[in-house]
Amino acid sequence: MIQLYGRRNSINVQKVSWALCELSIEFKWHDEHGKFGTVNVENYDKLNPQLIVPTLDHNGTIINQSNSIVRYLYRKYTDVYEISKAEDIAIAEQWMEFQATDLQLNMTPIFWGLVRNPPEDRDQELIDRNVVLLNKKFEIFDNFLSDREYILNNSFGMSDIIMGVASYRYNSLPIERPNLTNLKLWYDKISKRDCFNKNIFGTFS
Ligand SMILES: N[C@@H](CCC(=O)N[C@@H](CS)C(=O)NCC(=O)O)C(=O)O
Repeated sequence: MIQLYGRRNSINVQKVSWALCELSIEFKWHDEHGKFGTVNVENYDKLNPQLIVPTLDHNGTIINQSNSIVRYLYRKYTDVYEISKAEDIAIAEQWMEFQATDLQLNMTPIFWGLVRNPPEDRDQELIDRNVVLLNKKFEIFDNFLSDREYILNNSFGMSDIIMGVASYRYNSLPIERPNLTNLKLWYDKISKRDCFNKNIFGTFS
C-alpha cells in the first residue's frame, strides 16, 4: 500500500493527497496533523534526507519532491502520458514548474510574512514587492486560461491540482488581488470537486 508522509496544511503535501483522492488510490497517511519543522516519524531522514515533506513510499520505491510524486501517480495510474501529445504534456508540465519555481518565489515571503511569522517579524516592504510580482504572475495564468476549461485538453488533470493548491493559497492570502475573470471561472470549477473539499478546503494556516 502507498504510504504518504507529511502534514495536511503543507501546500506540497496537498498536491499529493489531492491527486491520490482524484485517482481513488487507497493510502496510509503518516503525520497528517503534524506541525511545521518536525516530522513525527521515526527515521524519517532515511526516507527524506532533507527532512521535508511530502514523501511517498510505494512498496519500497521512495519518492521525494511533490511534483515528481504527482507525475509518478499520473504515469502509473492513468494513461494521460500515453494518450496526450507531447506538446500538451509539455504545456501541463510548464504550469507545474511555474508553480514550483516562479510562484513559490513570491508566495513564500508573503505567506510567511502575513500568516506564519509573528507580526513583529513582518517585513512589509518585502511583502508588498512580492505581492506586485505574484499578482503579475497570476495575470499571466489568467490570460492562459482564457480559451480553455482546464489546463490540459479541457479536462481536469495533474496540472490543475498543482496550480489549484497555489490558487487556494493565493485566494486565501489577506492581500489585494486584481479581478481575474478566467482564473475565477476555473477556480470555481476546481474548488467544487469533492477531493478539493476533502483535502484543501479549510487548510489555510
Ligand atoms: N521542493 C519540495 C519542497 C518541499 C517543502 O518545502 N516542504 C515544506 C512544507 S510545504 C517542508 O517540508 N517544510 C518543513 C516542515 O514542514 O517540517 C517539494 O515540492 O516537495
